[in-house]
Amino acid sequence: MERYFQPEIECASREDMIRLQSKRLAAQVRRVWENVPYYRKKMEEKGVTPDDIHGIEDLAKLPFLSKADLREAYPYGLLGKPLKDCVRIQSTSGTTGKRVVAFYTQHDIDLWEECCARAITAAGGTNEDVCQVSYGYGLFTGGPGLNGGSHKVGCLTVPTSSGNTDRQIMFIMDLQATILCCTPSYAAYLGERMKELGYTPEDIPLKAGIFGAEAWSEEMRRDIEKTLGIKAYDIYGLTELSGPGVAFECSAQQGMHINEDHFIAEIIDPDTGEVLPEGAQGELVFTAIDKEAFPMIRYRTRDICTLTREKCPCGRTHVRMAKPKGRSDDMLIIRGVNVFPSQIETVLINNGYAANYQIIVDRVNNTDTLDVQVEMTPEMFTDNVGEIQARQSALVEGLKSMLGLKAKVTLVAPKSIVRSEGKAVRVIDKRKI
Ligand code: DLL
Repeated sequence: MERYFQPEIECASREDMIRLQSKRLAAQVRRVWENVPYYRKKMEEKGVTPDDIHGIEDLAKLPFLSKADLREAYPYGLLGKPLKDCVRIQSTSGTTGKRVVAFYTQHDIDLWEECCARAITAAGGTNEDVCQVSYGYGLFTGGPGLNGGSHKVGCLTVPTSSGNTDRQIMFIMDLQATILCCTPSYAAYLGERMKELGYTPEDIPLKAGIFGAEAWSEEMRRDIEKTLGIKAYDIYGLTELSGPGVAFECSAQQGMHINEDHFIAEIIDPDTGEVLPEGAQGELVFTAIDKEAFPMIRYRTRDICTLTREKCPCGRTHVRMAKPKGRSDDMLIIRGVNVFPSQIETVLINNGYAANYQIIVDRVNNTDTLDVQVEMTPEMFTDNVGEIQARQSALVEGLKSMLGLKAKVTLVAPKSIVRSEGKAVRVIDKRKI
């Protein structure tokens, strides 16, 4: 049995990591200055040159990059290498505005797959595992990233891509898959369907799941773990930085280790841009220090979370990020109150519901309305109006104490909310502001 574990990097001392990051950062900034006129202009506007950047202590001198910059420089304006050296693009599944198109050299692909291989290893994967990759393949990074990682670990890779749920289940059972990679909402759906088909957690050969690409709550994790009889690991990443594997969970399941030899993380105040101290909640910003084709420097992710350097029982020393609460763009402002869909999810699951829900926001007579439509589970399904009303009131109370806001709750029949094979669509905002 072989494990793809790199203790010299993943368990490096803080001093060694700072030295490595500093060296890579200084070289990266110089390369970008020389090759990316768009970012060079930003640096000039801020009055900073590569000579000012000696190490990570100088990071905050550099200008931020945002999604707006990506849009402005689309498609080739942020390339750090000539096209002849680029071998791939991937693109986001975003539905609004211009798509993000990210570029990769072969070096970038190797680096990305290495990150995914670390994630699979941290979830217990070895070359003896059968790893089913049910993230979408194609422009989305989920499938290609974990596919590459699975190869590096030496797993038998089953590239089912997303969709065709009964075929997914057939492969899991027939090939005795031990690791499943997909979005948490799709994992929940697979679990639901397997239960319907009569499989118990003991029948299911899976032992671990690597789930990410969308916000999901601890409660949802426990639910999936129970139905599939597995340990569920979180994985984080974004197209702009390569894809999945920027950070991943280890067996401690207490936050995701950021691959610090490739990415420097900062938390900033999203309003002022000021760097916040360790432990503070804010917007996550990443600098890719050795990516070539798409060298993002101080890229604002809009994801809201916290970082910790507390010692991790797994022995890895890389900084950990908490589960992102969702993107700052996902945050709803309802009657002046900030609401993250993940908070609503927590209340639902704590009250015995599965994560099948939709949040409908509207504005009636100049007042925001919040309607949470929740599916009853088959066990709780009833036509007894009194019982349904009591259930609804309990959820209204639970949401009120979590959000400080009165929501309307509508319980709907099992299976009436559409299931997702990729990222779930949780929010429908009908307000025209
Ligand atoms: O979702 C990459 C990915 C694929 C990650 C497979 C994990 C697994 P994008 O489509 O560019 O890339 O979307 C990136 O998704 O900024 C977060 O808002 C969100 N996101 C990704 N992973 C998580 C996670 C892929 N584990 C955006 N928890 C990011 C919460 C996540 N949100």
